[in-house]
Order: sequence, then C-alpha cells, then structure tokens
Amino acid sequence: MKKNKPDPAVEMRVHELGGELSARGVRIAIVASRFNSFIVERLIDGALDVLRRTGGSAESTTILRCPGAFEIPPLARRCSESGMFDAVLCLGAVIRGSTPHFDYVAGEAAKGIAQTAMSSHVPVIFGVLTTDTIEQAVERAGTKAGNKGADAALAALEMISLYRQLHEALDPSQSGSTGRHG
Ligand code: INI
Repeated sequence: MKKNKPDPAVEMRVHELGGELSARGVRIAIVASRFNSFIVERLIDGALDVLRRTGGSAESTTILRCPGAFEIPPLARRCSESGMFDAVLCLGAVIRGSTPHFDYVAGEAAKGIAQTAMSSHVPVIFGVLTTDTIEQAVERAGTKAGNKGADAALAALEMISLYRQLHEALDPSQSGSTGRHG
C-alpha cells in the first residue's frame, strides 16, 4: 500500500498559530475619512458586511469620521489607546490630482497608520485606497477589484485572533481575556 507523504509541519512538531474570522463579541472602531466620501462610504459598507456576516453586532461597532486621510492616524491612535476597541480599521481614499498634494496626504496617512499599528496593543488596519484615478478607486470599492473595506475587516478579525492567541501563549492564566485592554 502506498504510504501518505508525511506532513512536514507534523513531522517537526512546528507550532502554528492562525487567525480565525469571527466578529462575535469583537469591538471594532472604523476610522473613516469624509474626503471622497462616495468611495469611502462603499468601503464602510464592505467592512460592515463582513462584520455582520461573521457574527458582529451594531452595538460593538463604532464609526468615527474625520475630514480627510491626513487626519486618520491621530484619530486611529487615540482609538487604539482608548481601551474601548479590539481593533481599529482605517478607511479612506486618496486619489491623485494634478499637484503633489496626493503624495503628501497618501504618504502621511500610510506612515502614520503604520506607526500607530506598530505601537498599538490592538490591530490597526490600513484600508486607505491610494489610486491614480477615480476609476481605480471605484474598482476597489465594491466593483471589479473587490472591496478593500471588506478586506480590511477580514484582516482585522484575523489579527485580533492572532494577538489573542499570542497573548494567551505568553500568559496562559489570562486565557479568555481580550488582550491588554480587554
Ligand atoms: N484627503 C483625502 O482623504 N483624500 C484625498 O484625495 C485628498 N486630496 O487629494 O486632497 C485629501 N486631502 C485632504 C487631507 O486629507 C486633509 O483633510 C486636509 O489637508 C486638512 O488637513
């Protein structure tokens, strides 16, 4: 009889942590900019759809709106430090115009969100579109190229689960807690 090829992960007894996709009991902050709102509202719809379909509730989801993508990082940082949320979803749309303004806004938003994510005890997710054209933004807001808001929500759920598993592995006595602020 032909022997099955051994699974290398089992052979080596490798520890593997994988995030689960459940929004049940999860408190989410959606930090969304109003600039290019016709796109950003579609990203919010995509994120809410994922949260709803994975067991999330309206009561545990908070949307915070700021003027533009430039304002997302400071608001996201305050949310992540508040202890009120298990993850912060940053949603916005920066669309290139005819001046270098795009580069400053997109660059600062990406840098600021990354810095916040690095220092935060809860996942901070980058769901800001940076596109050359309006068409490219539309494609990523629920049409041809999917919905980046939905992708961001899935990434948040996966990261929440991973952070929790890591937290429990580091301190098994805290099993079942939602994390440092939970
Ligand atoms: N903000 C955006 O979110 N997207 C853009 O495309 C954009 N452009 O191109 O100007 C934009 N600018 C506003 C910026 O985010 C700030 O709100 C503004 O500069 C005030 O600080």
